[in-house]
Amino acid sequence: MANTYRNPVIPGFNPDPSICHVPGKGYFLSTSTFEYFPGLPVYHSTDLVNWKIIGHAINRRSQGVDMRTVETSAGLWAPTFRYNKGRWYMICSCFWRARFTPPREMISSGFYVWTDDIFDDSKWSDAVYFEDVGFDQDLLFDDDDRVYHTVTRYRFTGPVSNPVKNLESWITEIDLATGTTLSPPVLARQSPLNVAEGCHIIKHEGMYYLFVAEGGTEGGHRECVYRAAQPMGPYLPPPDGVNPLIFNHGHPRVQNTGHLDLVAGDDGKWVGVCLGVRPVFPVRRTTTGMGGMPSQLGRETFLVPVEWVDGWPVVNGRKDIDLEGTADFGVQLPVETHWEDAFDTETLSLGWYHVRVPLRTTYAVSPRGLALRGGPDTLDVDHCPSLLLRKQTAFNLDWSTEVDFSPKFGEEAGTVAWIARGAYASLGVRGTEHGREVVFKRPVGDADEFVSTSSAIPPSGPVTMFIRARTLEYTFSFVAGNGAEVVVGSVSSDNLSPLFTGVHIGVYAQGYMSNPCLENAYFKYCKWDLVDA
Ligand code: 6LW
Repeated sequence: MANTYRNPVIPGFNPDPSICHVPGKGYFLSTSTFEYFPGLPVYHSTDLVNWKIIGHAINRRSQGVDMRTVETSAGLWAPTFRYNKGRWYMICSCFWRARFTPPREMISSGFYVWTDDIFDDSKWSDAVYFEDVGFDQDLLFDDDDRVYHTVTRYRFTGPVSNPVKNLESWITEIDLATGTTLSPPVLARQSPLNVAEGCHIIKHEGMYYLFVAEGGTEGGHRECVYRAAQPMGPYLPPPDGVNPLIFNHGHPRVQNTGHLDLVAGDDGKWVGVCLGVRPVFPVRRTTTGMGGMPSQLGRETFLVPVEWVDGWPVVNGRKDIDLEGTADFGVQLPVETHWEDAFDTETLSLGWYHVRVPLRTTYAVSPRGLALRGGPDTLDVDHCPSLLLRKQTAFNLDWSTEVDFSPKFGEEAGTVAWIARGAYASLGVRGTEHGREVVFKRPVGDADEFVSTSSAIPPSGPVTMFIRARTLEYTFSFVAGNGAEVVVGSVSSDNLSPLFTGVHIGVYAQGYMSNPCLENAYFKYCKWDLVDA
């Protein structure tokens, strides 16, 4: 029976979704996490429309994926999630540098991790590295046990005097156990749009299908399919009218759709997941000047029905993807309008993220709530500040937290709406010469330009902090002691503009002049209520 369901099915910063299905166990999905840790979430669903996070494939430093100093918007890009013969594989690449900052070099690696027990995070293996570098890594496990690896990378084509920068995808056969390349690379796809990335090869009824995201992840993003009789191609185009499979160009509610992955379920029915953006602004400025996403929530995960007609896939009945879909999936639960963490669990609950991989654990769940110890890294360095973040999943929500902190001079702890160093707005309790103040800091204009204002507060006692996120702006306020609520200011969502990621909201603590705080900041709770959900 066809039901209607809300899209995105996984809201907030969740780009480049990849999906696998395990008979009797349901569907498993992962998305890119870039510089955030733990990395590569595992979402689980039995009905495709209700998803729950159950863990992360990259969850300890000893796995050998070094994200300690990755650039903003580098890190873990575009996983492929596969299940083969009782084992789950998470295939990904880690960028240390992705050309966003001078000297604009690209340094990446490709790897996979595996597990036989998806419900226990500690069972994910260490990384097995591929020889082939690049990004948007895919593995095809063929029926004869041979394994094919697809990867995207840059190449300059055309005359030397007038080179054209192409993002192309290449296939090799590899030895799975060691990641070693066994065959020369074969070009899988070069697009006249100069970008052919996010490839997945799927075998269906004896034929190999290459799914390719073309046109770049912005407004020209689309998904195309090609077919071959052999895993390494040649991949030939479909009859007219099949491509693009998805292209929401200029749609008022959902744009940038592409980066499709698809799978057959228990009932043999096919389903696809792709990224899409709910646009707020037609064009976004970014702190890196790279042309960012038109929404502060970044790229989200959308679900689409897939059918096969005359040997070719038809996605979403060839209709544009919208905020509501109709398909033969399960019944979707209503949106949870209230979320709260009272930090009364034994360990920190799932869904909190660090920036990069902390060298030391700077938090603990304590009887006074979340104990956060400010380290020497402030929010203004590309390293590992004491910062715990939640993905913002709706445009309009009221966030609050209560912080108890007795800072020494210059030390600070509070709440933050975060994109990156140089693009965040914070409200913190800071130590002064005579006591404490609340300082509000917001970005203006280009990267690393901020303005701050401060307000006097009593020398001790908890401070309740509020962020009211609305589609166009975020408003910050606080209540200290018996005082009234003080609204300190707001920041335009245009100034919290992601390049590849999306806004997180969270809590932080930071030392002063490269010294750590000697006292913890205590956060009694964090919570939000969606507004007009
Ligand atoms: C992803 C690639 C892309 O790896 O963005 O432009 C990258 N498209 O497919 C990061 O999400």
